[in-house]
Amino acid sequence: MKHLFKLDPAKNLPHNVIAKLVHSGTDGFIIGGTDNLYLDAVEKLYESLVETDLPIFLEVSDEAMILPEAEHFLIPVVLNTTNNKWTLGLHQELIKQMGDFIPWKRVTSEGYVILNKEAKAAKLTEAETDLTKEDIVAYARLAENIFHLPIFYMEYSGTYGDPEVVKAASGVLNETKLWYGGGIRSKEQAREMAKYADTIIVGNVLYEDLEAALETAAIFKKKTV
Ligand code: 1GP
Repeated sequence: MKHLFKLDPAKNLPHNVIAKLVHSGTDGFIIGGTDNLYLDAVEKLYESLVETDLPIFLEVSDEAMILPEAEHFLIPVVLNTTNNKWTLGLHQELIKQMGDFIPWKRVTSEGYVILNKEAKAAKLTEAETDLTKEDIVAYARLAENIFHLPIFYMEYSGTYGDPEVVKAASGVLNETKLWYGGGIRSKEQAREMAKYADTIIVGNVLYEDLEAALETAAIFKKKTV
């Protein structure tokens, strides 16, 4: 999986746009956002994607958005915060309520390092974004070797990150997959980050410049003979 689009349930996408995204060359979709996460909007978005065979991941950042029939759930675990509500607190509360009913085989956790201090998610989670390359590499090692997280997610949402830092993090990961998201607005940027990240995630640009968003996926399109 090289490319995923992240769709915000709080924003509407017309049917013809969804169809273009489905056929763009992307490998799948993440449904996720930071605010105004309501189940009816999540459900509507999820249903609008049913025509695709591509995987659809529901990234649960609020219990209000849990759609039980979703195929895959992604659970963010924020590593660079001292407010442990975002690392394990909310998780424990939810498991306490619903533990008997959680389809664990459909659940994947993501070790997040949130790196754009202006992003809503950084403010909400009180992320410590003032990090050096060495700090981030250490988080990558921690994700893989201490917590055995399947995904290490470098989240620069809203701004383009430093490819050298992504390269350094990728250099210390063997088992854990490196996901990169943030500020990808062109195929050149997509290609650059995809050199180091296992998967790149493209969000905002699809609401601002659809053609540019489609190009970020088109470079990964498999040729059919
Ligand atoms: C957001 O990582 C994604 O969670 C993608 O970021 O919206 O900046 O593309 P952008």
